[in-house]
Amino acid sequence: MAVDLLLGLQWGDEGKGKIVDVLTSNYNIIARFQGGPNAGHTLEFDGIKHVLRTIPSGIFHKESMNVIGNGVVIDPVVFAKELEGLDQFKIDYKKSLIISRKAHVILPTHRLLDAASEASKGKAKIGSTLKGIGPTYMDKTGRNGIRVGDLELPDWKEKYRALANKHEAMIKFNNVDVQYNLDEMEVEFFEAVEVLKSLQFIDSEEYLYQAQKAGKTILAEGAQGSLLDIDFGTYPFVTSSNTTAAGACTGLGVAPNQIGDVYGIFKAYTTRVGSGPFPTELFDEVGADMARIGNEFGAVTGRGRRCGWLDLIALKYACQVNGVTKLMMMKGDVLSGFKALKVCTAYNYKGETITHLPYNIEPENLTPIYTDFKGWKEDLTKMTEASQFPKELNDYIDFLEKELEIPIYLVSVGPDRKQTIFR
Ligand code: 2SA
Ligand code: MG
Repeated sequence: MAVDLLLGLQWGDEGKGKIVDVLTSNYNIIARFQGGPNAGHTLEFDGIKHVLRTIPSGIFHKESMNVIGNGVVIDPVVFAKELEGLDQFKIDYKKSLIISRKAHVILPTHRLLDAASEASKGKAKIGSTLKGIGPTYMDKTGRNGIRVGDLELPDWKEKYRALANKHEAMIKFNNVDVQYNLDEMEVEFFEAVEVLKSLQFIDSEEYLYQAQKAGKTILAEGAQGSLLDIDFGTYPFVTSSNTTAAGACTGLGVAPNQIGDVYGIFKAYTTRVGSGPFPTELFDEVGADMARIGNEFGAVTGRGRRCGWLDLIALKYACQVNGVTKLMMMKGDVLSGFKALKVCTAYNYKGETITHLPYNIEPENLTPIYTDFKGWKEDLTKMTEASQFPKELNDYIDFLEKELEIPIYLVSVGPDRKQTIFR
C-alpha cells in the first residue's frame, strides 16, 4: 500500500489538523514526519476545540495508530502537557501513540538558545515560536543531538549535562539578556522525560515498512507549510525542517516510490505568522476583515497572523515542489460578503512580468499583479453539498483548478469536522 501525504501549501495554518481528522477514518496509521511543538493543529468536533502540537491528528479516532516519526523534534515538557490535555477525552494513548527512537529531543537549553538567537538578531528576527526548534535541528545536523532512543540508555544524563553546559556557553556568547533558572527547568524536564518514557518507543521505519507490507493504509501529516521549508521556503524566514513531500521520506523512512496521493491544503486567501516577505499581504481594512472573520491568531503563540490575497504563483510553486495530486481549499467561508476578490497571477519583478517565484521576493524587488473576481454574498457554513455553491465561488474554484491543473476535491466551509464538502 502506498503512503499518502497531507501538506500545507502556504505558510502554515491552512487547516491540516481539521483535514487529517476528517480523513483519519480512511487510514489505519497517521504519522507526523517533521517539526515539533511549533505546530498547532486545531481540531473541532462535537462543540469541542482542541489544539495538538506534537501528537498526530488521528489521536481522536479510536481505530487509528499514531506515529511520531524520526524527523520530528519532541519537547518532553510540552509533550507531557499535551498528554494531560488528552486525559479529558479518555484516550488510551499508551496503545495508540508510538514514537520513533530516532526522533530528537528538545532540551530546556534549546529553548533558551532559540530566545538568545532571536534576541541577538534584533529587527532581523525570524519570528520563531521560541520552542527550541532551530537549535534542536542544528544539534541534529551537527551530530550532537540526544535522541528519544538515548533516553533508554543508562548514561544519557551525562550526555545531557555535557550538551547543556555547551549550550549555556553559547547563550552567553550571544551577548543578550536571557533570564533563566536552569535548575527549575531541569526538574520539570526530567519529570517530563519519565512521562515520555512511559510510552512505546519503536523503530518507526521498520514499523511502517511492515505495516505497508501487511496492507495497512498510512497518512503522513505535515506541519507548518511549504513556504516555510528549510530548502524551498522564504529563507531565512523559515522553519528548520523539510515541510515538503521529500520531508516525509526522510522523516519517516518511507521510500519515494511508496508515496501515493499528495493532498495539498491551501486557504482561499493567504496568511503568515512571523517575519519574512509576503507579496500579497494587505495592510488595509480588507486584510483586517480577513484576520477578524477568519480568527487568524497563532494556535501556539496567539500572535496575530498577517493576511492577504491568494498568491497563485506561490501556490503553483508549492504544488510543483510537492507533486500535489489533489487540492483542498479551506476557509472560503471567510470570504463571504467580500465584494471583490483578487488573486495574484503574476509578479512585476524588477520591471518585468514573471509567473514564477524568484530567488528574492522582498517587496523592493517585487509587486503582485492581480486578476479580479466577483465575491459571493452567501453564507457557506450551512452548506452540505457543492451543488449549493454560489456561481461566484464556482468561478473562483474553476479558475484555480484550471491554472493549477489539479482538481480541488474538497472544500471546507467551516472549522467543524462536518463542514466539509467533497466535490
Ligand atoms: P520556528 O518556531 O523556529 O519553527 O519558527 C520559524 C518560522 O516558522 C513559522 N512557524 C509557523 N507558522 C505558522 N504556524 C505555525 N504554528 C503555530 C500555529 C504558530 C503560532 O499553528 O499557529 O502559534 O504562532 C508555525 N510554526 C512555525 C514561524 O512563525 C517563523 O516564521
Ligand atoms: Mg497551525
